[in-house]
Amino acid sequence: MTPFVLAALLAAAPAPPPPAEDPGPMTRAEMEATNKARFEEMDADRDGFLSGAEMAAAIGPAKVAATLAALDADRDGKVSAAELSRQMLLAFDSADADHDGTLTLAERAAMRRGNGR
Ligand SMILES: [Ca+2]
Ligand SMILES: [Ca+2]
Repeated sequence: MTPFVLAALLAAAPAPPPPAEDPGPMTRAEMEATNKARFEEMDADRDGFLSGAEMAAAIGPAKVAATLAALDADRDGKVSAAELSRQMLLAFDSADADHDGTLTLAERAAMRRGNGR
């Protein structure tokens, strides 16, 4: 498990404007929806896999090898939606310090710092 890589993927998403107030905890369902949208954004040719080139375009070539090492469970050189989703949910659960099924702002911040547990 490499939270750093997942944090890099999340950080590569266009930064939303700072919320005026705490939007409240993020649920697993919300995180899955975010992941799915992010995956579709990165999957430029819409074949259902993130190729090395697609990841390079999204997060920079330097991070591709580490991202593949972290996410590409079947080692086919591409990341499927299922592979991304599984790892993101593992990251979610490891960041969910109080195991209530939601991530508070503080828990999400810890996950982005890469020490979410
Ligand atoms: Ca693709
Ligand atoms: Ca794969």
